Amino acid sequence: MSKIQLAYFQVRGRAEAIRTLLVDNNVEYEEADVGPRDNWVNNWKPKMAFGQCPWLKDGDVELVQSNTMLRYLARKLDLYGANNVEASRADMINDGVEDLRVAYTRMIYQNYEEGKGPFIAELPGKLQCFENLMKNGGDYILGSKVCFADYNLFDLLDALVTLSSPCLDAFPTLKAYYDRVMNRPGVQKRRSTDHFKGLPINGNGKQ
Ligand code: 0HH
Repeated sequence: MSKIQLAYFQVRGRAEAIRTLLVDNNVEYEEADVGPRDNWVNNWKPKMAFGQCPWLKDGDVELVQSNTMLRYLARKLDLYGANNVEASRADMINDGVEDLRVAYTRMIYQNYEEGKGPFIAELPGKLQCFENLMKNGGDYILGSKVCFADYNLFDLLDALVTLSSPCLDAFPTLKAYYDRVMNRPGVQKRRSTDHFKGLPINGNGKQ
C-alpha cells in the first residue's frame, strides 16, 4: 500500500492538525509543497475540487477540505469515538474549532493591525465555551482516548497561545488539556522535526 500523500503550502495553517494526527498515529506520509505562488496557480489549483488546498490522497481516495480529511482519517484509524453520541461530541467541538479558526484566519490575513487587539479581547468569551465543554470530562474530548478533534483543537490553541501567550491562564482545564496533548510522545515527535520547526503558522508572517 502506498503512503498517504498530503499537499499544502509550507505553513502550519490548515494542515498541521492533519500532520500531527498522522504522526501521533504512526502513519507514514509524504508531503508535497504546492508553493510558490506560480506553482500553486499553474499546477495545483486547477486540479483542486474547490480551488484550494490542503489535498490528501490515500490510494484511490482524493480529498480536499481539511475537516473532511480529519474525519476520513478518524474513521480509518478509529479516532471517531465508540458510538453516534461520541462521534457527535467530537463533531460539535470540531465545528466550534472551525468557527474560531475562521475568525482567527480572517483577522490574521485581512485585518491584523486593527483586528488583533479586539480579537484578543474577545478571546476569553470563546475559550470559556471550550473550557465548559472540557470541564468534568476526561483527559481528551472523548475521555481517555484521543479523537480527531483533539488534534484540531490543540492546533488552534497552539496558534492562539502564540498570538497571546497568557490566553489560557484563566482556563485551567483547557490549559491542562493543551499541555497534555502537547506532551503526547507522537505530538512531540512531530514538533521535534526540522519540517515542523521551519514552518510559520500562517503564510503572511503574522502570528
Ligand atoms: N475550507 C478549506 C479547508 O478547510 C479552506 C482551505 C483554504 O483556505 O481546507 N486553503 C487556502 C490555504 S490555507 C488556499 O488554498 C491558508 C494558507 C495560505 C498560505 C499562503 C502562502 C504561503 C507561502 C509560504 N489558498 C489558495 C487559494 O485559494 O488559491
